[in-house]
Amino acid sequence: MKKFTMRAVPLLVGVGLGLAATAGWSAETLQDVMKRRNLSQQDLLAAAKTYVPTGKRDEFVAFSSGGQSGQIIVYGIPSMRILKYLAVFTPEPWQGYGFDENSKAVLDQGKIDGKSITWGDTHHPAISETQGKYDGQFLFINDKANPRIAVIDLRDFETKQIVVNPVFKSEHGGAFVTSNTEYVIEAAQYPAPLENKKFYPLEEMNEKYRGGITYWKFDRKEGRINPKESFTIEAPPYWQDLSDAGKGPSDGWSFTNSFCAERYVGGIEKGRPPYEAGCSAKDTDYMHVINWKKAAELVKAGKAKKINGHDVLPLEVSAKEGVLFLVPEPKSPHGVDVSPDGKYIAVGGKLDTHASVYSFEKIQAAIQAGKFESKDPYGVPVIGMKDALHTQVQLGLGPLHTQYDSKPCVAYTSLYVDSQVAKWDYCQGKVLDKISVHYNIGHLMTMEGDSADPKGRYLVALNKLAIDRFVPVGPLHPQNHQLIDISNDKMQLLYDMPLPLGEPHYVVAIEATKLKPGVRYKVGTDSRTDKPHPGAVRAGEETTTKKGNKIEVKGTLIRSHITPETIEAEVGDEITVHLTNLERAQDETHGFTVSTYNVHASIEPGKTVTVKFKADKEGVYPYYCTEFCSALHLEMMGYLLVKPKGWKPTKTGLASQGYTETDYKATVKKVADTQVVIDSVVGYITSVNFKDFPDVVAMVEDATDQLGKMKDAKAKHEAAAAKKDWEQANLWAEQVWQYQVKAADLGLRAKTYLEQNGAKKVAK
Ligand code: CUK
Ligand code: CUA
Repeated sequence: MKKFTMRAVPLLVGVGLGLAATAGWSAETLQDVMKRRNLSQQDLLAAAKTYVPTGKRDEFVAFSSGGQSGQIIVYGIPSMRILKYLAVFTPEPWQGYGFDENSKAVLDQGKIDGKSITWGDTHHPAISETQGKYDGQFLFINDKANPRIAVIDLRDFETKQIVVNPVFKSEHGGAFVTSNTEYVIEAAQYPAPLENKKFYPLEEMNEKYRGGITYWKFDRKEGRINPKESFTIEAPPYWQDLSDAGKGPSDGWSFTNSFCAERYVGGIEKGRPPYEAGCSAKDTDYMHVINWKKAAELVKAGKAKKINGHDVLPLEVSAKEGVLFLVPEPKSPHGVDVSPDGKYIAVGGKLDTHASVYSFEKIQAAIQAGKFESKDPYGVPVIGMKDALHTQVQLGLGPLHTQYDSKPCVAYTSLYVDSQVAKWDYCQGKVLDKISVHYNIGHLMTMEGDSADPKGRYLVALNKLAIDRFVPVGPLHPQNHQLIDISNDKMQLLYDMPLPLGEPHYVVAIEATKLKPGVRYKVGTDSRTDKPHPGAVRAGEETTTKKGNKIEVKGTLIRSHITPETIEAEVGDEITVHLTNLERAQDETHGFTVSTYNVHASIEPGKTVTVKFKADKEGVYPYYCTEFCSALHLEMMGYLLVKPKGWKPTKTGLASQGYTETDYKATVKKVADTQVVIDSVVGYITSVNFKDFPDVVAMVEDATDQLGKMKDAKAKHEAAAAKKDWEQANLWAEQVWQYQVKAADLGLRAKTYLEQNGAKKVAK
């Protein structure tokens, strides 16, 4: 076996050294380790609660906003091990995102006024829901800076779509989904004229500036937002903030906070008190209570006006038709979080010490009775705070966001100023427990804790400051996500995780078993459109064509060669390369790049990807596979030859290798020896129920594919040998061996898998 895996020899040496080095510690007891590392019983308990042994998996998968990185960070809970970064608004080279044509097409959807925007300020990820419960199918996230929403398909964890908000200049209260993901909610933040590129002076804030809440229609079958069926509710120029959708009894409604209901305009440079003073002067702001179902009907009935080609329901219509209501909220509210049963809405006021719990039933009763305390300056009915409140609970300084437990009536609220998490009972209105975090918490998150079916167990505190928690790495500190055990009455801090990217605002976590991602694509798929890629070809169908100055390559990738291995061009040619990964085996990804042309693609099994560039400089440019995919990965390369115009060859024929008959015979013997081992592996695989294991079936398919190619290479080496062309004979015999090596590698992987997964003998 050793002779098939070339990495086996150094590996065995490495293992030997490892054993020798650790032998001295092997007698150490748990007590010894605790003493040596200065660990307490409490530390050990925390470690036992978070440690996920090698080979085991996490219970929950978290999707964290990557903040200004414009990405999403995926990690496991409770281990807090980072699993992946998802490229969303920002180019990401490993995944080829922004470096191949297919993903560029997605990034290009996010252009605003024709300009590429290659970053995003992501705040709130949201998992698609069915009846208010996470269904694990799709993920959405917003870009606060450049008002946009992205759609990620959780079948392959790839960004499929970016939509640009047609009427906002900034946003914040997205992405939040309605109970059955009918709509993805995106609320504005800083008011501005809704018309695009229209100027009004700040003096006209009250008249011409507007906020709004956009409802993006999600087409689950297509897995895309349908902008044509999406609409916006025009809102007063209060600064809309967070949103949440109703569920259960409140399904059909949504809630959006606002602050700076003062509609203050700053101007510190002109001697005016700054925004921070003018925007928090009054004691209350407004929660927007919206009947989105009714709004959708009114839009359908033609009550919307078109702004920038998009349906906007005018403020007068919403006010008159019972779509929009306002409820006062204490001082600079931030989070608005609907309880799992859909009956309550918890709001934290940044400058208030209370969490305010509003009752949906009371709000409805007031609306039914037409009981309003006033109208705002835009004619929107205002429900009295007392008529809507269920209770207010004094939690501490700077309450922000609330999440729910699996236990009834139990909620957790972040206290920004106190740097604490408060556990409290929102039915009875009392505090149950508090724990300090490090430091200044923004959002917090419990497992599926914003859904109709929270799972309890763990809480993650998303702290704004890390200060002294980690080894210093310069003035820009890592972010700190702290894991807290909430399965008992007292909360227990378990773990600090440095997050080396962005300022993550919010994170959502789903039971790992609810996610069912694929491991390969149907051969020839464009993963960004989920459709067959027009440049896809199968083995043996590869082509290179030239029309005018346009060269189009339809190539393939399979261990360990790229077809074609030479691309010949003239200076100025435009080159398009489509590459299909023919592998079926799990995790056999190939990458592709061409020296100095700033292209890169990640081509997972079955995928087809296009890269495009202009060969604008004469020279020799190697291209190669960028993933270490096999023992002969480094040989997985080719040359792009860019010739000057009118170039004529002066030399023909490649240099000889000088192989002899002896070399050929030795290779043929090597091939025969290898076949014996392959036969034994095949014997084992076919003696068990391998067909019951789809992963093994894929590996066997790939191996059979490799072995199938042997026939042609064998015929070639025998024909060359008959002509005593030992050079060609030996090289083609070596190619037979290459196919064998790859087949054997797959066979051994399949055998190991079967042995580890309890394959059973079958009768022949
Ligand atoms: S926000 Cu950052 S701490 Cu954008 Cu949800 Cu509250
Ligand atoms: Cu394919 Cu390396």
